[in-house]
Amino acid sequence: MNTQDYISRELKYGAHNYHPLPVVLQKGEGVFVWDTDGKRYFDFLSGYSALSQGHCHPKIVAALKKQADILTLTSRAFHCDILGEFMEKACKFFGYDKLLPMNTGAEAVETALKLARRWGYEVKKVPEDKAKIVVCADNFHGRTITIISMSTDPSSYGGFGPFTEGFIKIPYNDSDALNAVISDKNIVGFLVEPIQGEAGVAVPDDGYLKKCFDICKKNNVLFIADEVQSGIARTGKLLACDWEYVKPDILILGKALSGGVTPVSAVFADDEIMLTIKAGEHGSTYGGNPLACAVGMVALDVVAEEKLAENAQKMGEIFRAEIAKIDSKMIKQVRGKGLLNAVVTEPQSNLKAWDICLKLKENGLLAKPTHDNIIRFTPPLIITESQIREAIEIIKRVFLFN
Ligand code: IF1
Repeated sequence: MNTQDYISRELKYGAHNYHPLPVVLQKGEGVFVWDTDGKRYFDFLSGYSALSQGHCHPKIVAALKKQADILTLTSRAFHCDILGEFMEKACKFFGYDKLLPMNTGAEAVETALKLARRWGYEVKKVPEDKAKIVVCADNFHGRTITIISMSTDPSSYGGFGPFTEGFIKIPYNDSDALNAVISDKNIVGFLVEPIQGEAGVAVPDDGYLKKCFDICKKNNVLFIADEVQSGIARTGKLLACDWEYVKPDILILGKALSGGVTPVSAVFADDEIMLTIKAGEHGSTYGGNPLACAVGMVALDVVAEEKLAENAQKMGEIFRAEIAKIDSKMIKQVRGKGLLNAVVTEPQSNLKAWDICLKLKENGLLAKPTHDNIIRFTPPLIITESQIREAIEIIKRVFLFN
């Protein structure tokens, strides 16, 4: 089978809900992936930040294999020996009383919304069915009906109504806008991405998160951070909120919590919030399964042992400095934090972000466009200095010779 055969088969039998770059991957190791012709690429998407620890990290894969031979699923109808161990480790790692394990990021976001509403009714004493949650324009929190009800992007919500009620949408990076709505006593939470990924790596002004956090505190509103993409060392700190010494009341993690091996997500909160959900009121068949626990623990070990936050910080500085030096009319801006970066291209340039990504692919680097003129560059956090310099050379070549 050649590349086109693989692609045609996917198109024939799979829903057409994606438009991938025309590359068929077969193998991954560290920062690299290989296609079916054996060609090697730098992976600068890293499974949308899930592969922060790199492809097939030997320690994580070993933990998966070991647990796979012992016990893979109990469901939460029974206890299992490894669940408490994972929970204790993750709670201590991120500094919360408790966590609620789920699988995907979207499920964790849904869980956080339910927790905030429940806390609103039980603790804040909001009248029944009146709870509101403030969200930001251009957010991306996942694909469920409730989550797309929060979206301002027609390609996410268009044609999928009717939508879930109870959301107030305000502009991102605008704490005054939060201040303007917050006096509504039925508001229970403010949900925010510390850096907006899908919006094109939109980095808010310094102090934005802290200002919003303070507004929430003053008004008895929960500050809920969606760190599914920005969390777990991606931006050069364990959490992107750490940049402003903000500790979210509810923290949402996913993706890199498993190093890209199996879906693992979790919501963290202290007892006052977490204990408002009682037995039988929320859950998931696979949430907190033994395989996920085994993988999750080692995924966090790797983050600490390999100092991924420090490395992301250092490599990110090099990346942005070097890209900023490229003298190309096609580049408008490079922005980001740690290894969550994007290059904004000039809208008038004859190559769209998609075309540039095709050229990058030809030259051995995989990255994904968002919108017409933004390319995200989010390599695994294990990338070394020589590797990132080699990757930068590829990017330079594409921008200078096209
Ligand atoms: C897709 C983007 C990334 C997320 C945040 C929750 C979720 C995501 C901040 C849901 C998921 C993914 C999903 C992927 C595209 C992607 C993405 F480009 F859309 F924005 F990563 F940058 N919160 N993001 O970024 O997590 O349920 O997928 O596990 O195609 O939907 P999930």
